[in-house]
Amino acid sequence: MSTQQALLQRIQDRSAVSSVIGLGYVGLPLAMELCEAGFQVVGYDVSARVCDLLMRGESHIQDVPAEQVARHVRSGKFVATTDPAALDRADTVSIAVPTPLAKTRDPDMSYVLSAAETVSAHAHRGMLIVLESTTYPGTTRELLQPRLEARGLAVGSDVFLAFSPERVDPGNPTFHTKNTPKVVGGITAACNTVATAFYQSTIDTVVPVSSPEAAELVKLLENTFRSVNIGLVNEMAIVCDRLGVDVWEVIDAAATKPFGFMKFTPGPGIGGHCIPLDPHYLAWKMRALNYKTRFIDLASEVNSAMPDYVVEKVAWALNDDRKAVKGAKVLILGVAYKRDIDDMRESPALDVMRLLEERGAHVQYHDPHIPSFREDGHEFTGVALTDALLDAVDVVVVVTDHKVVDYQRVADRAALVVDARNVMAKVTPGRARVVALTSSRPQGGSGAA
Ligand code: SAJ
Repeated sequence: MSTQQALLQRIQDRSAVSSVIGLGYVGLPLAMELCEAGFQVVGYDVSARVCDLLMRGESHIQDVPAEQVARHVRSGKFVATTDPAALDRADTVSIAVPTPLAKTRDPDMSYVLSAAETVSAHAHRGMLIVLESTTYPGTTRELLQPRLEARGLAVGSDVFLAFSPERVDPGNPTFHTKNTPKVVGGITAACNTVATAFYQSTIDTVVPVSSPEAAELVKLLENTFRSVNIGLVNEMAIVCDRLGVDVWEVIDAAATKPFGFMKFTPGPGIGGHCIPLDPHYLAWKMRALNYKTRFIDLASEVNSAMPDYVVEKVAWALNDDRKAVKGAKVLILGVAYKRDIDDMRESPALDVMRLLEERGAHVQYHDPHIPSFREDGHEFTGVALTDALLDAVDVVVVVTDHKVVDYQRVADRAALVVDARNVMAKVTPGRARVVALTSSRPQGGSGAA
């Protein structure tokens, strides 16, 4: 029996030991699904804190119930460890480590390189290695394959190597690891066969493609598509503002087209660990090939200028009340990078707050999901949303529109609201004068302080 056939057999009869490197919002859900599929799972993470809490049957990932972790730890199916030697007994390795951008906006591949070193040090014949971290096309072939071959392991016969992009959308009530189709691209046909069989054991739909580069590009296309379309509607918001048209009305009406249109909405910029970062991996790779990815660069330019645009709106709105930004009491409503989550990564609210403070405003924030956060070594603590606070501030800026906030109360109590999410259009006009991100239908009462 060939190495490939033996591994396929172990996957088929679940005698294979699966391992996941990186037990975060991608790796831990995958590890749990592998347990549910019947595999013995070794979770490897460099954080002893994470491994310890998992071994206590707790979960640090909102989409993974502690009960599920506890059940698989108790049964012995799942173990979390900081000891890379545990990989010696693994038949499959899925790498789900961060791929952030450096301050220079260049890819920070340090986590992937570290994982590649760890895997190659413990690789053996009959192992499947799959990289899941979002990265530039060529990473799997250029960074992982040579390290395995340096160990004398032939890729495609001794070991099997593929890329399979993660598609985890934290907090998504409908789509999770098991029911989100999984794209897989192997270095060789045998790699594809093994990687496809592995994921088919656990995930409902597997989509093989012809190479790791194709699989790497699939993820980058998905998220560049979002970045470009968000940039388009953000520019449309500025266009409508200049023309005195309500962009939200235009988008809602365009969205009635039953085909050939997909609704995106303008906002204060883009945050998160995917959309602001992933397209830059492709732009970086193409610069090295002397090609300028104009759509990616333009979308990034438009999206990253939106916090400035919001702050300009605030300045003009205060000016209309004969007030300066300098010394103004500003309340930011919602600082998470998108509604109804507690994640601050790359949040445009951080830019809006910084820009206002640079102009001398006194900035506070209220976010029911984020009582406090650290940024650049500073600790920020949110304030409670009280009538007294709404009466006292010069302007409320809606940056992230968490559903749980009472916007009618804001409309009734605040003097001035700058609304970057069009949430105030959904409540009855009250005391507040409302300035939308773009021109909007006349709203709001006197607004007099
Ligand atoms: N945003 C807008 N207008 C929009 C959509 C988003 O301004 O029309 C902003 C959001 O406020 C946020 C940023 O863009 O600041 C990113 O939003 P997102 O909806 O793309 O959410 P993410 O960053 O959580 O993206 C993830 C991605 N998932 C993966 O990479 C596996 C993305 O591919 C998903 O499509 C997205 O979730 C989703 O659909 O929820």
